[in-house]
Amino acid sequence: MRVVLLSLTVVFSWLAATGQGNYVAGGNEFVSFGTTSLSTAGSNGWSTERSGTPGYFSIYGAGLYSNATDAANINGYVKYYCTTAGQGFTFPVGTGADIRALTVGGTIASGSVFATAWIAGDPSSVTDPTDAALHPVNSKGAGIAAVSTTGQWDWQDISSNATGTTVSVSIPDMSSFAHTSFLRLVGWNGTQWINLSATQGTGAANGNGENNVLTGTMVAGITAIGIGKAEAAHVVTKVFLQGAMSGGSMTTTLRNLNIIPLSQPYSGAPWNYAGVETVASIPANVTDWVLVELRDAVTPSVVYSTRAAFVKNDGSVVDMDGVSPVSFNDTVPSIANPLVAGNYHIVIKHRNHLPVRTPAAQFLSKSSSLYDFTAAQSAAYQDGAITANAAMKDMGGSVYAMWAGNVNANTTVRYSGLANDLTALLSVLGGSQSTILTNVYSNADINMNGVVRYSGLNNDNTFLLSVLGGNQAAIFSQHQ
Ligand SMILES: [Ca+2]
Ligand SMILES: [Ca+2]
Ligand SMILES: [Ca+2]
Ligand SMILES: [Ca+2]
Repeated sequence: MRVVLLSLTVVFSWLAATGQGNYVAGGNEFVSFGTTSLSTAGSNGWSTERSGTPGYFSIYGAGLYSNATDAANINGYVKYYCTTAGQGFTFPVGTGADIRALTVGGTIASGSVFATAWIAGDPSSVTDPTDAALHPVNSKGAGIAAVSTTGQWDWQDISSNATGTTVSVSIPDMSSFAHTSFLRLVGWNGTQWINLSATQGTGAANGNGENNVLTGTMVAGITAIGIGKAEAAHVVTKVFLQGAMSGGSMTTTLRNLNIIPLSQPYSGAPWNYAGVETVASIPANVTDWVLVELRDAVTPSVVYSTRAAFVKNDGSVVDMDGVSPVSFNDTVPSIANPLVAGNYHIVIKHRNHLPVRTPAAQFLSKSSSLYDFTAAQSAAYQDGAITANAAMKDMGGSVYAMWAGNVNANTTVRYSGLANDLTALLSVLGGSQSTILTNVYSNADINMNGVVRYSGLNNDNTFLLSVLGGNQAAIFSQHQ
């Protein structure tokens, strides 16, 4: 390669003499040591050969380009010679009409030589010139759900020491591609697009709009940089509700009576869940609606996101189609806070049962394994400060269920005293012990048979007392 070291004055005079505008032909390189204003290009703009042997506008040491804009950027390749460790640099690359700047920095090593160009178009069908290869967007590494077809940055680690260098790119409008928290910088490693951003966390991008910044850390062997989307967290779990238990599974009486609401029932206090989950009909074998919360892996009192879901008679908790894992993807219409794959605590709530949560955070991705609350008491977090009750009801036969009887949806099940559930049951009946409400979807229907009654056959009062082992003074508390 012919390297031409010239001052800018000489470059400009040469350019003028050639009559080609600010263009660097293939195999050529123009190196600047100072500040170059891109606003001085005139009508011909700034461009280089874009082939397997490109031309380069190059900066050595502390030089830089100023006044880069959508109208003034380098349509082609820019190279940077780093002469001082930690000396960052912004490559003002783009199409000539749209800047897609790339910045290196962080632990960048002295002696690093990097070059890049913005290559608009689908990497699956637009060749990376210096790789002379396509980089199909459906070849994705761990944790990456999708790669944008908007374009890529050809990345040349000429000095082979880019590992650890921070790379930030100015992205096109990605609002229809991914939620901000899902954006990931990805690099082509010769085989697939791998994640370069932090695996956990949501801070890779500061937005998903035009010229927001997406950041990652370079690894060895990357020959192109793209815009990726992280996998979402999905929940695959099983819980049982004590009030609906019948043998080793749950009843579907409420569904059979056609009284389960078609929209999620947790919009009111104390849940105040604003999700818009709605179905045209209740899927087969559904027992009731539940709420699924994902919480911080270290501080489980911190709730990140909530979904309404169905629990079926075999305990499986499913999304609106009655089959799929509960998705926290940004494509879910009802979701306020989509969540990328990662480690979370799972909490399951039900409108008249005590909630349960995981004792340890679980890794949740698009291929989460089953977390089964029904198979062991230890599957639910046990609060050692609560001695009156374990976190779940032992149904016998190694089957465990969420405690029933929480008519007033607070944190305890109790038959007497402050804020007790028997009073709440009577309140639903207008204070009348002889009133019977039939075909109702009510939190006072403790045994989930579609009937609310205080006395007589299969009444909810007796069921409440049985939950407490017949002890009218017992107070059972949620373990959270
Ligand atoms: Ca632009
Ligand atoms: Ca390349
Ligand atoms: Ca209660
Ligand atoms: Ca009942």
